[in-house]
Amino acid sequence: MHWAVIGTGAIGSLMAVNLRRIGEHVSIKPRHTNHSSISIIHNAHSYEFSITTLPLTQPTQIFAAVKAYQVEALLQELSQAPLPEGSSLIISYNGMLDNESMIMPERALHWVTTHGAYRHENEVVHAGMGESWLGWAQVERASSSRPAEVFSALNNALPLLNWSPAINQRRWQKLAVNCLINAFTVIHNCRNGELLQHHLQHDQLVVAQEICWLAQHRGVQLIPEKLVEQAHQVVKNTANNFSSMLMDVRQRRQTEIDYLNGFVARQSAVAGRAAPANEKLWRQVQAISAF
Ligand code: KPL
Repeated sequence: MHWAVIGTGAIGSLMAVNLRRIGEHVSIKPRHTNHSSISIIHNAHSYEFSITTLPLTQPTQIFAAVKAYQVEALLQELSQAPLPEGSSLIISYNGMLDNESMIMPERALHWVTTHGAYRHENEVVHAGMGESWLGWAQVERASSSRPAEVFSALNNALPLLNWSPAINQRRWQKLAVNCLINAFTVIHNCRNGELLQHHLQHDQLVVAQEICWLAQHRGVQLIPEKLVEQAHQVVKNTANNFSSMLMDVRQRRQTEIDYLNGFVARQSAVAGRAAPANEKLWRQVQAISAF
């Protein structure tokens, strides 16, 4: 199969290298480059990738690991020309978009992961083993069968992959964990593990209750105490890491707060209920990251 990896952040780079290692044909579509190829170092080995440009001319599996604020422009760009028959789009990003059910192509798949990776210059480090879930993005397709070849390649490249007809449930869980950790690491300007010293359980429970209300309103059942417990576990497992949001703030990049706590606050208001704890975190991070 031909793969085009979009997004050369940590996860995109890790997937590109791992697909190559299992013998897949992989090229990369970076956001900007003047070069004719890109090299990524992984485990002291350098991997060279050719550059893909759009429109695609042959059936291609697109693996896009991007920031939430890049999704709309990416989908717009991909919609300029029909994808060749046999292509698919696998997309992965933190958080949720207000209009995503309207803009997601019919055959798009969400990929959700707990693998941890970071990039340092052109090297990618697989910092924490996790697992991933793949499922159809459109709820109407949720129970359709899985695309066997794509599933198997992604599973071989970066195990363990689970097929998930309820990918939305996974996405809400991930959204919740990010909402319960990322903003707090920015506010306290600390590593994930240092959050444990700030006695945040009560504040996190209120944030989680608001998320659960919205999730339930959208047909997804989550339990606030369980989410806080999961976040606690993630904080312990990633104690030495800086969250992606704190890294964004430190490197003066746009954060994903609008798509995490901001999403919860806005969408709760649309559904007729305030979410003051998420709103507060949203505003605090916006204020800290207003450069
Ligand atoms: O996904 C993460 C992130 O930093 O965005 C967590 C789970 C908080 C781990 O750092």
